[in-house]
Formats: sequence, C-alpha cells, structure tokens
Amino acid sequence: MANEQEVLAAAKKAIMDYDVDKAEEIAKKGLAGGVDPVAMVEKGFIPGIVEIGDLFDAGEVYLPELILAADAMKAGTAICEAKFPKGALKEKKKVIMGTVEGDIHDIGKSIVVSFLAANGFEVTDLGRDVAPKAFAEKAKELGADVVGASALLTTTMEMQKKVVEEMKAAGLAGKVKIIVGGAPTSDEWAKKIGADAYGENATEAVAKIKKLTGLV
Ligand code: B12
Repeated sequence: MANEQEVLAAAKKAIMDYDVDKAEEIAKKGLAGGVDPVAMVEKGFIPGIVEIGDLFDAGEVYLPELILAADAMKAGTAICEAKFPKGALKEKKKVIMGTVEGDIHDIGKSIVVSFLAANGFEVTDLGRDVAPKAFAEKAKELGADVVGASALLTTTMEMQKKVVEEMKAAGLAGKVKIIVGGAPTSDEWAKKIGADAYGENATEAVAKIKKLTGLV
C-alpha cells in the first residue's frame, strides 16, 4: 500500500463493497505498512459503515447488504483491535459494558470496549440484548466503578433508563457511575434519565470514564 490515505480509502471501500476478505486483507496490509490501527478503524472502517447506514436510510440498500457490511466491518476492526496499544493503569478501574435489551447493534459498543481496554481499564463485556437487571447484578458482583449502556435504536433508548432504575433499585446509583452512548442518545438524554455521562464516540467514552473514575 502506498500511503495512509489510500489505505483508509480502501478500508472504507471494502465495507461499502461488503467484502469481508478485502477488509481483512487491507487491515493486515495497512498494519504491516505502519498505519495506526486506531486511525484505520476511526477514519477507514467507521466512515464506510456510516455511509452504508445513510444509503439504507435513503432506501438505496436493504437489510441483507447492511448485514454483509457489518460482517466486513467486524472482520476488519477485529484485526486492528488486536493491535491497539495496551495501556497500563496502576489501579485498574472496572467497567461493565453492554448493548441494552432488544438491541443487537454491537459494533460501536465493541469499539468502546477495545478503546477502554487499550487505555488500561478492566472491561467486562456483557454483549448485546442485555436485560437492565443484568447490568446491575454484574456491577454488584464485580464491584464495578462504571456501567456503560449502548443503544442504537430510538425504541431501545428507553432501556437505558431502565438500567439507571435497576442500578438505583440495587442501591448502586451514585456509587457506580453510569454512562450511556449510541447514535440516537445525547447529553440531554443522559441528564433526563439520570445517567452520569454521555459519550459521543469511543475516544470521548474513554475521556468521560477517566473523569468519572477520578483518573483525570
Ligand atoms: C450495522 C447496522 C446494523 C447491523 C448491526 C450489526 C452489529 N452486530 O452491530 C444489523 C444489520 C444487524 C442491523 C439491524 C437493524 N438495524 Co441497524 N444499523 C446499522 C448501521 C448501518 C451502523 C451502526 C454502526 O455499527 N455504526 C458504527 C459504529 C462504530 O457507530 P456507533 O454504533 O454509533 O458507536 C459509536 C458511538 O455511538 C459510541 N458508542 C456506542 N455505544 C456506546 C456506549 C457508550 C457507553 C458510550 C459512552 C459510547 C458509545 O462510540 C462508538 C464508536 O465511536 C446504523 C446506521 C448508522 N449510521 O448508525 C443502522 C441503524 C442503527 N439500524 C437501524 C435499524 C432500523 C435496524 C433494524 C430495526 C432493521 C430491521 N428492519 O430489522 C435492525 C435492528 C435489530 C435490533 N433489534 O437491534 C436504524 C435505527 C433507526 C432508529 N433511529 O431507531 C439505523 C440508524 C439505520 C437507519 N438509518 O435507519 N443494523
């Protein structure tokens, strides 16, 4: 690969061509050529899936294509994530992350998990379609510092509110911080449901969680 811009453009194109093999090949070649793995995800693969989302919105591509693009996205990012820098904190803060019940979108949540791990946090990933009670139970069991809930559908945002309610019911609100994220959510939404913070993307998620845990 000649230069970083070409690699990033090729990464985006692989997602838009629904090409799993190509996404993997570009990730491997890019890394071998010295392209930063974080840049490859943020400036290559993510713009690809976002553009497919816009085409889906406009009725120009359909669900099968969306699924294929998501597969390519996962394949490419998995290779990059393995090369994310490994952070080291003296005292590991514990974070529980999951996508809320009724929602199977987990690409963004998984990127946040990888960024947190790369920054030295001890992250427990509950996966997707996670019941509100499961967040609270795991937080209690593991003595978590922060719980993060992701929602990508306007219909499942309400589940983030239920996560906050379950945390309160378990006597954890205030002690364990709650952060929410996902495309339809916002700062206002976080405030409205009583969450402690909102993160717009993986970089902001790390910065906000560092703040919530007193690391900065
Ligand atoms: C890929 C995708 C899928 C894939 C998901 C695969 C997977 N394993 O995740 C598949 C094909 C399965 C899918 C299914 C559906 N999808 Co879909 N999907 C998308 C798409 C194109 C991209 C989402 C994505 O991965 N983005 C890239 C990642 C990196 O971004 P992100 O998720 O926003 O995450 C970043 C930030 O939000 C933040 N973040 C995320 N989580 C968290 C958590 C915390 C705590 C913090 C701090 C930050 C944070 O950091 C992340 C990294 O920077 C979006 C369109 C879009 N532009 O968002 C539609 C979209 C979300 N889907 C949509 C729909 C309607 C559906 C379906 C209902 C379609 C259907 N008719 O069946 C189903 C839902 C099934 C369900 N029950 O969940 C709609 C939602 C509309 C709405 N407002 O509710 C969208 C917006 C498309 C559209 N324009 O209509 N989808």
